[in-house]
Parts: sequence; structure tokens; C-alpha cells
Amino acid sequence: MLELAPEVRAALAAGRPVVALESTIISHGLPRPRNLDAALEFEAILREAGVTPATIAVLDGVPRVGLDADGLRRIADEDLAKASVRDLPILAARGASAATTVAATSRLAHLAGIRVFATGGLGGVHRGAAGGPDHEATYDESADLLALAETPIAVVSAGVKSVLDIGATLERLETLCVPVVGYGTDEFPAFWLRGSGHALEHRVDSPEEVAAILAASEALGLRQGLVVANPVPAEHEWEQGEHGRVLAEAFAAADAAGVRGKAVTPFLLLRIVELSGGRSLEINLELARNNVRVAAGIAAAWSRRG
Ligand code: PSU
Ligand code: MN
Repeated sequence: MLELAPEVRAALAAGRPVVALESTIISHGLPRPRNLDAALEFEAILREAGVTPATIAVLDGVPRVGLDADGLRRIADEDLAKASVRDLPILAARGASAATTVAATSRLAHLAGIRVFATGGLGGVHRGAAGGPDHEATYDESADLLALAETPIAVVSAGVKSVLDIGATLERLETLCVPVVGYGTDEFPAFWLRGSGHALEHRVDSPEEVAAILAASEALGLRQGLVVANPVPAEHEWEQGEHGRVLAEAFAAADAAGVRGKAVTPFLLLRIVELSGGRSLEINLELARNNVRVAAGIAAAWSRRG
């Protein structure tokens, strides 16, 4: 059911470092043609660090762990569906193709034996998920959170976007028994910003510390993953005032347009790129590159433990 690229299979068999990469960020998170450049660049960053990349997607019903040049082109150029874990059996049975979210990528990477995964931002609890004075609960919470509760993999991300409810997301991660560590920070990052105002209990400052936590998790027989929250480098962080202004305008536009439900996030994200004149996109790329570099270090440290 699972097809590993030959180089991924060889690296895993030899205990060499491998990092998983998701395809939804390429298919749905970044605009063409920048998305293909980004997919190639993330892989190149890993290769330069001596780490084998495994970009993951479902192509023609086959979950693929490691894509060749044509596979990368397909996730960038084709209008693929976005698949979470629950979509995997349906795609496989029907021979269909889709880009995989953090949840689905984590599951497939784990099935292949991969321990480290780099992405941009995690999915989380949406604003208004639990309802409010003027609306019903939407229950809109990403399956990424549940997948992290059930999948032993370290996911390096820049936290969650401030269009989500960050406090509620952290509470749900606590309930789901998913450990969260700040990578060189004491505060959970908010994607384009280094901080969210939410303090973290645990901080790590080296890839070896992360590898030691993964080893301890295994020794304890825990099935949970690990959220490695890695803030955008200070020199690329969005200016606080500009970030606040653009988000407020984007939320107002969504309200005025009467956008509801799952259409809200894509609407907001597109508006944020437009209203920021592309600045939010540049930051998105910088933080993703940075996550890939950190994940490479963690995978190398994990591989050295043998
Ligand atoms: N956050 C981002 N960029 C993304 C995503 C999240 O900053 O592209 C994608 C990831 O693939 C993540 C998914 O797993 O969105 C979550 O979607 P949902 O809320 O529908 O589970
Ligand atoms: Mn949702």
C-alpha cells in the first residue's frame, strides 16, 4: 500500500537521516509557480545537510514516501484535493491523488519508519470552534491535533497561524497528551511572529535534546508525537503593527463578504497575502526553510543515536 522512493528506502535501511515533507503546503499553501521552487528548495536544503528528503503525497491511489521530479511537479501543478488521515483509504481504494496535510503526512511517514517531519505551520483549533455569544459552535478543529496524539513523529513547525485560536490549540494539545517544546524559545510562536503571548513550559536549544526526548518517548512506550515549535528567525519576523493591521482588515473583509465555515481560512490567507503586498508569503517561505534546517539537524542527531 505504501511506495517508498528507492533513496528513502536505502537511507532508512542504513539508519541514515531522513526528513518527511508535506505536500499540502505545496499544493494549497503556496501560489504557483513559487510552490514548485519551494518544494525543490526544501529538498535541496536537506540534501546539502546530508539528509534524505521524503516529500509525501498520494498519487494514483498510492501513498508515496519520497517523490521523483515528476511527482514534485504534479503536487505543484495539478489541482489536487487536500487529504487528511480519513481520506487515505478512500483515495487508495479509488486510485485517486491528493496532497497530504500534516495529519496524513505524519501517519504515512510513521508507517515508513521516519521520525522527523518539517512543515510551515500546524493546523489547530479555529476561532469560534467552541461557539460564542452570537454564533453556534463550529467544532472546526484540525485533525492534525489528533494525528499528533497517535503518531510518534517530531513535527517542526513555526507554531500555528494567528488566524486560528492559539490558546485553544495549546489546550487541546495538552488534553491530547502531545508534548510541545520551544526550539530556542520560551514562548509558542505564531507563524509570522516569534511570539504569541503563550508561554511554554519546556524549551530545548539543540537537536540532541530533541533526539533524547524522542528516545525517551519510545522507551516509555508512548505513541504521541512531539511538537517542536521553531520561531521564524528574528530578521524575517513580520512587524507587529503591520501584522495586526492586515489581520484585522482580512477578518473585516471575510465578515463583510459573509464567508462562513471552511471557506474562511482560504479566504483570509489569500486576503493576507494581497493586503500585505506579498510580505506574508515571503515570511512563510523563510520560516519553512528554517524549519527544514532545524529538522535536518534533529534527524542527524536521531541517526547518530543509532
Ligand atoms: N498551516 C499553514 N499552511 C498550510 C497548512 C497549515 O500555515 O499549508 C495546511 C497543512 O497541511 C495543515 C493543514 O496540516 O493546512 C490543516 O488543515 P485543516 O485545518 O483543514 O486540518
Ligand atoms: Mn477544519
